[in-house]
Amino acid sequence: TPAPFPQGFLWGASTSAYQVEGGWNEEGKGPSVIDRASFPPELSDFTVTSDHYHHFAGDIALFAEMGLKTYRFSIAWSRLFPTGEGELNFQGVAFYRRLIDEIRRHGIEPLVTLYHFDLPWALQQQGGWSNPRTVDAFERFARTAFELYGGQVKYWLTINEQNMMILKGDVIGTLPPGTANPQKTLYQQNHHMMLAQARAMIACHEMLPEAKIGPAPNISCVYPASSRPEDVIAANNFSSIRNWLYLDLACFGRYNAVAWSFMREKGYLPQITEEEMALLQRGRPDFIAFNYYASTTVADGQDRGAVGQERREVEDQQLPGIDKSVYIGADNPNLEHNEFGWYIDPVGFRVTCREIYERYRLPLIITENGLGAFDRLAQDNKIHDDYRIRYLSAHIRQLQLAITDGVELFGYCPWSAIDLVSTHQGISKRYGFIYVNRDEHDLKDLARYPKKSFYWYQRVINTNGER
Ligand code: BGP
Repeated sequence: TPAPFPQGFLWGASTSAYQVEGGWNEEGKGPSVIDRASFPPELSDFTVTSDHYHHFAGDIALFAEMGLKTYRFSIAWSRLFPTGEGELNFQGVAFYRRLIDEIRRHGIEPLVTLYHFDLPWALQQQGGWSNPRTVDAFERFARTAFELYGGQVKYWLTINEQNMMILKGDVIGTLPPGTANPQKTLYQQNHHMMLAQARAMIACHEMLPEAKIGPAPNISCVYPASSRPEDVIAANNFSSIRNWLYLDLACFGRYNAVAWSFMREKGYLPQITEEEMALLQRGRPDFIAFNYYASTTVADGQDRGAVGQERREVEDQQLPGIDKSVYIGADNPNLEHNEFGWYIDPVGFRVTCREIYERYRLPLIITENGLGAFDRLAQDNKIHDDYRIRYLSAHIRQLQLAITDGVELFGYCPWSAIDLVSTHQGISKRYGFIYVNRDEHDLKDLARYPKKSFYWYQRVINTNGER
């Protein structure tokens, strides 16, 4: 029989600043890399998004009605520091003060991501994460946030999906277009981000002894396409390069051996010093947060068809940074996928919880999990998102089994609390419990409509996990 969810379990939901706030240039906010990126013209940009910047009080009231125990959001670095360093913008400071006050007033625990893809543009112009100066700027930003909001915020996340920023550097990262030797550049950026993260964790422990801080990578469950040992090695390579490299650096302060030899063979090794490795040893997280959407299946890239039939190679957003010499994407006939080709795999979620916990022995919190879909406002002004309820329900069940397995899990925050603009697929790819009435280009009235999943999740929270 499954163990109950622990008392005080943090049922939550997530957003990120650039995807939900809008107000992209208001009250002194500086531009970020997102504001300077170009997107396909048929999709929404990030200027208004869900206009949470002006609707936050009503939105937080809805989150409270849903029963959220925690709300995960991010601070837009360039709202506090318009150029990423230099002068502090007091209007930006005041915005997050109002937001956090509102969250607290409703008895919700804030869970704050310091950096969610939106590097200040001014830093990017000086080389972004390729420039070690960005590491100093990040530490200062983190220290400022701890000082300003540390009295009210206990849980902090350093960097959202650093692994995806490296693996998809040209899409969501800070790799300038046309960079020579992009992979080597990205692994150097990765190293700098790791140093920035370590410095933020050290600062947090120093300044806020009661607070807790951790990384928030995207972790996928990885399967070999067959029981052929070559495919198992390919899956192993992929896990090390996609998942463990990042958590091993954060938790153990060392480079994962398989990922390291991959980088060495390819000529991607970053420049590192002994002092930096000592710093990585010192900066340790209190917990691990991770985002999980789907599992991935990979095969050996070298001998396709060795089993007698030509393998269908799969293009999958969860399979970034494909290096065909070490792995290729493969179909998993045992799983269904969503409208965007992501394999839906609740059992893989349990596997992932076990793997992370066994490897690092730190408490876990899920900071993203959810189903992107083309929701429609029906005639009755309701959103019948039963498909989302099915997805979330199946994942919560596996989470409960992971807890029963002995995994220390203290919270679950689906993506997303409210509809927002997808990383690169517009507003029409929706994840929220609350519908925002707008289209890609027509902002309509931006009215909020709780979806069917809102009322379903309300009950899950109320009953501490009944579905
Ligand atoms: C994660 C990001 C989120 C969010 C989510 C859904 O990678 O942390 O910011 O966007 O994925 O992805 P998408 O919007 O591409 O569907």
